[in-house]
Amino acid sequence: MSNQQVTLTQFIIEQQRGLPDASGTFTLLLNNIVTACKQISHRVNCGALIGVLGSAESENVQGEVQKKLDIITNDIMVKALDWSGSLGGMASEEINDPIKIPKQYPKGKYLVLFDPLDGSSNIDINMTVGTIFSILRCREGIEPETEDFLRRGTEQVCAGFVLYGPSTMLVLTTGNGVNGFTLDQDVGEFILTHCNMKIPEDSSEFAINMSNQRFWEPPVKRYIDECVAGEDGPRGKNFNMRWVASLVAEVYRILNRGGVFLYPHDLRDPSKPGKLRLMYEANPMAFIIEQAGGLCSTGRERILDLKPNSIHQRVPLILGSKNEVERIIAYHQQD
Ligand code: FBP
Repeated sequence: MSNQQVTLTQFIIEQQRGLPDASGTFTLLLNNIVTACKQISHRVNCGALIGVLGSAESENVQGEVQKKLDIITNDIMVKALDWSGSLGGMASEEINDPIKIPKQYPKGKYLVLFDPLDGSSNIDINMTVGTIFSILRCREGIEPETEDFLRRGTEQVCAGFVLYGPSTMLVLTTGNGVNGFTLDQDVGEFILTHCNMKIPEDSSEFAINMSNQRFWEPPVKRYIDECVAGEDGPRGKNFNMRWVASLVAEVYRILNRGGVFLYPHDLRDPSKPGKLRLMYEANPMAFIIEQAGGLCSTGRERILDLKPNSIHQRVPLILGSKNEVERIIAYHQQD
């Protein structure tokens, strides 16, 4: 590590210096989230060597068969955060109700919602997975109820995700742009490597699970058909397609080279307007995408303006390069 390199801790402390009411609690909270992700990075990296691959033969609140690592990473997050005195409570993709802070620990002024292992269908095939988190303020001294978590994405004070891929990376926003940090495994420090990430407004790359095509609404069918039609079609240019089945990897690609990601409204089951969850997948990614100059919508509404109605609420998710998302929204308005 050269002495020019800026560590995450230094970066956050310098950002906090500008805030009159900064008490260090936020820096402590973020530091504990990062410590948990370093532990997760190690587990994911060791994989079969430590017997953590495969299913856990149990289901989470979403009715999904849990991977062993879904449970292990959830426990790592909870244990790294519950003692710190910075949290009033937590919520996780893997746990039905809000997670209370044990009585022996002081409560704090923040709430954290997280997806401990995003893209878990990829874990056994050694593909990129990640951890996604969203931080909200909490009224101090209260025992937060579910209602206290159901806040619009516009109220987030911080959002981030960690990628466990060829390198382990953290992507973060506190509302002043988006920055990327790479984990120096030798030193164990996240180093600032991607400053002020910006998404190109135009793109020729889309990501969608094509196997769901028969369940899409007409506006999405029209958009994808036009992309696939290429330069002979109404768009007059060729498009490329990607699908990693890992939201963190899709968003990181879009932050680096643009593109549009769609997990749209699905006519299969009206009770499930989409697959992805608002509170710990769509909202944190929307905050990051918008801070990097992109857009994030259901096709009809801005994700960050949605009033949540449950911790595990699912929503249609369309995000990425501004001009492509605007076109998809326009197709919904014309429908
Ligand atoms: P979880 O793994 O946290 O449940 O996340 C859902 C997810 O894996 C996203 O990361 C990804 O974008 C999507 O589901 C993939 O869906 P599909 O299996 O339909 O391709």
